[in-house]
Amino acid sequence: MGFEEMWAALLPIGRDPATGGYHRFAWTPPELQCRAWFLDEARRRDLDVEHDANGNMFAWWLPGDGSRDDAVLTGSHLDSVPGGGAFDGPLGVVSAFAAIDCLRERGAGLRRPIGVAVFAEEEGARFGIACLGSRLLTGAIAPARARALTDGDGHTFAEVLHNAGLDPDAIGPDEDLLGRIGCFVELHVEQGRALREPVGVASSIIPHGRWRFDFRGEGDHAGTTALPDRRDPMLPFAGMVLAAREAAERNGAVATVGKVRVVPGGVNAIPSSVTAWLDARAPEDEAVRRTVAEVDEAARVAARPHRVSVDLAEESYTEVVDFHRALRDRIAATLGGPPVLPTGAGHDAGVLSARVPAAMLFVRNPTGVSHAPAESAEPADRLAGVEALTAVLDDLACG
Ligand code: HGY
Ligand code: MN
Ligand code: MN
Repeated sequence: MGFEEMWAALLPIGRDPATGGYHRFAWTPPELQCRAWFLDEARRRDLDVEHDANGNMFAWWLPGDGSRDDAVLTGSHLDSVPGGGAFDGPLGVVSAFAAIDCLRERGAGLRRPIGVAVFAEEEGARFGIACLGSRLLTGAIAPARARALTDGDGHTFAEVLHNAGLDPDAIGPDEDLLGRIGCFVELHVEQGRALREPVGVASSIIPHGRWRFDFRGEGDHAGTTALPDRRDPMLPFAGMVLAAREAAERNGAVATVGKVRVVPGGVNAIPSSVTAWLDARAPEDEAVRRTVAEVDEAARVAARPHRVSVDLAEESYTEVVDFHRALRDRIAATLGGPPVLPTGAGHDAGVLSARVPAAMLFVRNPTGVSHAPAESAEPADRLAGVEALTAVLDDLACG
């Protein structure tokens, strides 16, 4: 199956016909369908499939001597944010299979294994921690903490892994697998408007993190509770959202509150609690920290007159990632000097870069929109991405 056929096969899975957005949350039916698609494509190419203990999948093209060492790994993820676009993740996986097909059609002589990875729960849309699969693989999150993570229905990651046939007690860093990876090159749709050419190379990922705010007040009747008697957590929550925007502007950061949970969530009930998540990012670590601290302070000031408590928890934080310079330069040379640009989006390549040389290729996104249905990449640019990835894999693993 060529690129467009693979793309067409994936396209309808988990897509909301009303909005065009995707709902492919880790180990839910649409994502399981995507996993099945991946295994089919791997089998179709006689690739050697490996499942690690963390729910990540790998399909290996091994050289004639069967060596598994010093592999060139590519691939990405198949899960999505709620209402996400079609390209974030899948473009990297489909392009990886298409690049292997190109190399085989050219009769390329494989010197090192080439692997196609699908990392689990990259968006953190179900269990709240982005890049959960690659963080577990690299030891960036404690297995006990991961096991206890819960989804919106209260299912723990451990339960979900068990139901998927995995052993929750086996999750964690995999030194054997990491030891076999010589480098990781992830192709990804660009999430922004900076790339003016079909393909670019990533220089860095800016610092970013997620914080949970818990506002606790007192549930009561919307109609019979006088204003002075209320302890309404919705009010300091509202203050916090507005403060996030102001703090971001002050600190040259970006801050987003995209997810909020109101309990009990009745039209005619004053909430007893409001939980909201802050996503904050900035070119410098200090600016992120300052932004979050200012939002926290503003939330507490806003809560006081309403006798509402505020608890803040850092759920994940990723320091700046400067991709491996020699690998990045070698890829840029292979591609004839493409644009090199930073990104404000987190990626498995960023997590892997703590343990193996990692790099990223970006494919132009004419809308610049991501994490929304308008995310896009033109057919010609998708093919340019495959050609670029093919050239990079050829240089790194063949000849
Ligand atoms: O949130 C991010 O930056 C990435 O898309 N997971
Ligand atoms: Mn994403
Ligand atoms: Mn992604």
